Amino acid sequence: MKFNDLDARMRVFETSHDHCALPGLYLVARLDGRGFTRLTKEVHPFEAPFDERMRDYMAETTRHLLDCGFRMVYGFTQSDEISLLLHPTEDSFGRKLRKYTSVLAGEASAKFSLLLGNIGVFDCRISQLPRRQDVVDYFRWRQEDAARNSLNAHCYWLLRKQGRTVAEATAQVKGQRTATKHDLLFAHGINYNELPSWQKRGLGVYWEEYLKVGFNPHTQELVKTTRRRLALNLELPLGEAYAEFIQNLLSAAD
Ligand SMILES: Nc1nc2c(ncn2[C@@H]2O[C@H](COP(=O)(O)OP(=O)(O)OP(=O)(O)O)[C@@H](O)[C@H]2O)c(=O)[nH]1
Ligand SMILES: [Mg+2]
Repeated sequence: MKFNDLDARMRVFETSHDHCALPGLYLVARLDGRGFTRLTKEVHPFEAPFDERMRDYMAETTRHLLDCGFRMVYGFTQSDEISLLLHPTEDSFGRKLRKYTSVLAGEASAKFSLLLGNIGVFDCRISQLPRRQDVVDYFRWRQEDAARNSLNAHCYWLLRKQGRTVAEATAQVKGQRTATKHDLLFAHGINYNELPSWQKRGLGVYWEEYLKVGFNPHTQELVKTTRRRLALNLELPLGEAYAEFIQNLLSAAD
């Protein structure tokens, strides 16, 4: 068989299920660390439940993803996951989803591994959201998930550090009311409300504009130019204020 015929025959198997996102849909990619329970407990014993090194590696990986060749509006990270809002007009690779998921998972895995000095792998999935409100709800959902996980993790690790087994600590935390969990922590000197915001609400990365003042040697004048840089927010707003914060990012991207 001639190469051109073989190429055409085989290419079909590779591409016939390619899916392209419709224009106008908002795309949010979520990356999640693969087997990070083992990675953070056995391979690299990090502080539990929260380690600042892990926070910084995730923040740096998120920054990298916002600046790796796609138009991105917002990145949010908590625990071992990262959510990315692509710019609504992003149209690279003809909006082929397999390209976005594979390239983003590759970029995240490579960056995180370099920071960690060991292999750390991420998977990636994409939500295709039809309305702005869905984007706002998506990010509120992940922030709410961060809050729940963080409360559970603090309770779980308190019990583990007191000598409970994995099964005992898991069983004790499961099904408890939120107020009971707060009380459990409080009784052992941890005021949940005073824990660092990034542990409870996650952290955000987005582009911000700033004014740069330079000197033009030809005209001998000061010149002001607008540049953009990535901002890291460790004190994200909560609830309705967070919804407004996401709305503002969407409006700025219009
Ligand atoms: N010790 C420690 N663990 C962390 C930290 N941040 C995230 N993790 C752990 O990362 C894991 C993330 O949970 P999952 O994504 O559900 O678990 P996973 O093992 O990655 O499983 P898959 O995602 O299904 O591959 C949990 O076990 C968290 O405790 C941290 O700062 N310190
Ligand atoms: Mg994971």
